[in-house]
Amino acid sequence: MALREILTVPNPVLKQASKPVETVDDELRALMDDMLETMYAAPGIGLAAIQVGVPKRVIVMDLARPEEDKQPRYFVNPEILWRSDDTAPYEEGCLSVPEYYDEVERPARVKLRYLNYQGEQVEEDAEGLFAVCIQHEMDHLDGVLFIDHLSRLKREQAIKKVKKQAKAA
Ligand code: K1U
Ligand code: ZN
Repeated sequence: MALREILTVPNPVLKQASKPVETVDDELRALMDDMLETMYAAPGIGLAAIQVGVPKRVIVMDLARPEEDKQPRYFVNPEILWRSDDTAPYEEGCLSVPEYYDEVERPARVKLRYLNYQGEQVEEDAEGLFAVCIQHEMDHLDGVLFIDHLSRLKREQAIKKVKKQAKAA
């Protein structure tokens, strides 16, 4: 397993739409293993492949609390089959927009279909942080960042802040 570099705004690669995966094979599992290690090291609770520069529709996630055992999860070619009409706000963050947090309103519950680490098809309902995180990560697969849900002023402030941090590093 290897740590990969996480791309940050305004890298144009993050605006790219990712392509569906054709086969869940050992090469894809190696990518997912690297992504999970990179996400834990960051640290974060989710990561989309495009954030490490790979335009494939792949997401890893672990929503376990620090005192709990790890609960790694893998989503290949995820689709949202249903969204609730009711929405919920959440103060989101993003490893590609480091140290910037803001509130985003999204459907409170979604029904998902995806392929797991073994390539098996799974259908699952998501709510709470799971629903927030999967929608945030699925936005990445379409080249959308959580700051794209904010006003233009806030988005520009966030990008300016990240650029300033990168210059200082
Ligand atoms: O960059 C990403 O997409 C990952 C992002 C996921 C996310 C967080 C919050 C709401 C929606 C999606 C993060 O993991 S940001 C870091 C973070 O939330 C966190 C870091 C350490 C401990 C707990 C949370
Ligand atoms: Zn993100």
